[in-house]
Amino acid sequence: MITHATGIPISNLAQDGALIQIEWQDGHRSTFHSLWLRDNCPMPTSRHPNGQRILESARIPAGIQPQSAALRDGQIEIIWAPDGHLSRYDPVWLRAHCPCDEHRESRRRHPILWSADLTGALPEASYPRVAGRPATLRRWLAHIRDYGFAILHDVPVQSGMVTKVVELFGYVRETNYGRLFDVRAVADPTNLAYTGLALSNHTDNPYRDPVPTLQLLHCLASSVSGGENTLVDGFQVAAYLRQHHPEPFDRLTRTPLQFQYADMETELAAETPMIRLDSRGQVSGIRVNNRSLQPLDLPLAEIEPFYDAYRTFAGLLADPRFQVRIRLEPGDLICFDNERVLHGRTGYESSGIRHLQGCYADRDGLLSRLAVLSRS
Ligand code: NM2
Ligand code: OGA
Ligand code: ZN
Repeated sequence: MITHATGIPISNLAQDGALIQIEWQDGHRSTFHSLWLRDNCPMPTSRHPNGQRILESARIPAGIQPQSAALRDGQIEIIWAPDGHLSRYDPVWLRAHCPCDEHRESRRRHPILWSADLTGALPEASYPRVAGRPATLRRWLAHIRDYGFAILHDVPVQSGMVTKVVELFGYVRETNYGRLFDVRAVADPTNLAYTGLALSNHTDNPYRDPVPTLQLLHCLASSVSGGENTLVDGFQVAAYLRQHHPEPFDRLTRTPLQFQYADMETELAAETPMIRLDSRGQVSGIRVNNRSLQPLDLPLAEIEPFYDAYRTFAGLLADPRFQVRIRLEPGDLICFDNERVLHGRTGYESSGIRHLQGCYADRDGLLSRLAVLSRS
């Protein structure tokens, strides 16, 4: 969010019915509505000192207008009709909440979309520094927010470190796989992750609602040939699909799919499209996991167009020009946004040892920690 830490002086203040117009000394004009201003009154009868609103917004009378609006001691003072309530606003705060299109757009979060060429400049850091220096932790967390993933090197090669890393910024999301899980080839695997098979780029646990929003994988051993990881920016690929293949894109945003996982103790199921849009129509989440996609429950006429769309999307997700390839060595850890960045691995032989430990966590907790670390 853009906040204007240094105040921009006001050169003119005017009222036009329910609208308050401010002209700033840099020439920008902001227009605020009386309903919005009354609702955001910062005075103690409207807001608790903890920042939470006491005023009931829905009880503000329709048609509310200022009785007077003036600049006094560098603050904007409004007396409201008819009750005479006094509101005082800090111009710095008002400027930071300017409702013009440009300022509203600048307050949105903008992910940095990436492709294969990120390989030379991967977002990475070293564990001892991230654990010891708040400013380094803040940078590492900001990488995960902006790129959807970041790498950590020099993590002690010890069991359980993956949850210690989560504890630097939030809480472990425990699941049916445990607080943490071991990814290695075992006899009678309950999940393809626990084999040496290649895994095409996917997101984890699409059969859960809510889905775990962060995943971490920590490498404890990798003496095998193969078993390299791939990462793909699902938002980048979805943007490409939207631009070049609008019909398949649209279909993947509105076709409900069933995902499921079952073993002896568990039976999880969720319904979701592969590409989720938010209330602004922006791509906000990807769920792709071929292993756990259930038989399509669609009218006959939708079967062929769905497979056409899926083939196109999956083809792009597997395309090397979108992929970053990483060989994790013992002590390396990757943390990624499980609703944005897809991960995969090449197959490996059972002759050596490959052992990753993984766990899940929540993105909102990470963003909270980052916001607190970013307070000036
Ligand atoms: N593991 C690694 O979501 C999935 O089913 C992928 C998850 C087993 C926890 C694998
Ligand atoms: C997983 C997974 C990748 C790997 O555990 O979810 O995708 O590198 N593992 O083994
Ligand atoms: Zn996975």
